[in-house]
Formats: sequence, structure tokens, C-alpha cells
Amino acid sequence: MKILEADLISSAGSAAGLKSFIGFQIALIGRSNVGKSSLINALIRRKLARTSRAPGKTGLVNVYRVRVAITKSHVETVDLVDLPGYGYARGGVRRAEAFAELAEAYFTALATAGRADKSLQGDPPVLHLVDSRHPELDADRIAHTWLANHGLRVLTVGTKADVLPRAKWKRVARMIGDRTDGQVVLVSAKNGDGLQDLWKMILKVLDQRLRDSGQTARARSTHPGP
Ligand SMILES: Nc1nc2c(ncn2[C@@H]2O[C@H](COP(=O)(O)OP(=O)(O)OP(=O)(O)O)[C@@H](O)[C@H]2O)c(=O)[nH]1
Ligand SMILES: [Mg+2]
Repeated sequence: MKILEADLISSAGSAAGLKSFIGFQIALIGRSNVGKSSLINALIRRKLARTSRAPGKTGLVNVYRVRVAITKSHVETVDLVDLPGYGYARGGVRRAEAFAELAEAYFTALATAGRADKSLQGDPPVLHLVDSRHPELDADRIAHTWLANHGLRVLTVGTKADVLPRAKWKRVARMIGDRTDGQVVLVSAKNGDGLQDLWKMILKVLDQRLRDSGQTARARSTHPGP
């Protein structure tokens, strides 16, 4: 698998700005500082998304379009969406509300697009990132419930696995899986652990969606852009 191209294709800071770029997308959602932007960079093998040690870095919905060569003759286009994080207390109530509003607007737009356009039908795949060192936080449980209540299928990704001893991986993955009742993968943006597995899962979900919607890869490469 080779990343051929990756570009930031849109940024939106308001619900109105979101409407134009709903398409085949994988959204990353998680607490501030959990490692969403770092994971995007690790997946696309470029430093496109801005990261920070201080939480609250990403304040916009940013869409990165990636062209992935799975084989020489099979190229897919995937949009990875970096959403602002939740649970950033120091940003104040207003900032927290703005984040929540933007995320709500994004998922509502995604669900509406899915209903309206046959080519978008299927489960909009969402990666819910949780910190592998803190797999049982209430904020993550609440977010997971919120996503599930919005009818979104979620793949849970345990981040920063490099700081977790290998011996604990299985237990942490099981703990996260029990709470989220779904698929789990542990990854490290730092040393690349788990990234191949995550790419495989992402491509499998997209492939399933393509087959569900009866589209060919060629048709999808012309999916609506900004
Ligand atoms: N050890 C380790 N640190 C990581 C990893 N991924 C991210 N970090 C660190 O975690 C911090 C936050 O990373 P970001 O990618 O900016 O987090 P974010 O979720 O995008 O944060 P917001 O934009 O504030 O919502 C940075 O200091 C990163 O270097 C990882 O896999 N391992
Ligand atoms: Mg970020």
C-alpha cells in the first residue's frame, strides 16, 4: 500500500461551511489531545495536520483527501476528517459549546447526506479515538453513546499504544471493546504500531460501502468535493 497524495481540501469553522464537503469520509473524533491530528499524519505519512502538546489545537473541521494505491492498478480516494476534540476544559464553556455544535452539525450533515444520496448510503465510518492509557473515562463513554445514538457505526482506536507495555495491550483492547461493544484497534502514531491494521479496516469499510451502494471505484473517485 502506498500513499500517492494527501492534501488539506477544506476547513470549516461553522455548520454552514460543512454542507459542501460531505462525501465518502472517515471522521476522527476524540478528546482534545488524544492524538487525532497525529494519527492523521501517521496514516498519510506526512506532517499536514497541526499537532500540539497543549489540548485544543484543532478548532476547525479539516478534511484531508488521500489517494491510496492498494495495488498498482487499484487506487482509492479517502477523505479523513479531523474534528475538534471534546473535553477541553481550559478553553471555557463557550469554546466547549462551539466544539459540540460543530461536531453535532458535522454528524447531522453526514446523516442527512446519507439519507438523501444513495451513493452515500451505508454506515458512515467513524473512528473514535480513546487514550490507551485511560480507557475508561466518562467523557469517552458519553461520546460513544452519543455516536451510537446518532446511528453511527464506530471503530474504536486506542491511541499512544507505544506508552503502554505490550503485556497490557490485550487487556486494554478487551476493556475498550467491552465498553464500546465493537471493533478495537490499538495504534501508535509515534512508532507506527497498528497503522497497517487500521488502514486495512478503513479500506474494508469503504469497500463495503462501495459494494452496498453499487458503485465502482472509478465512480467514487469523482465523488462530490468542495
Ligand atoms: N507517545 C505518543 N504521543 C502521541 C501519539 N500521538 C499523539 N501524541 C502526542 O499527543 C499530543 C496531542 O496530539 P494531537 O495529535 O495534537 O492531539 P489532538 O487529538 O489532535 O488534539 P486537539 O487538536 O487539541 O483536539 C502531542 O503532544 C502528540 O505528540 C502517540 O502515538 N504516542
Ligand atoms: Mg488536533
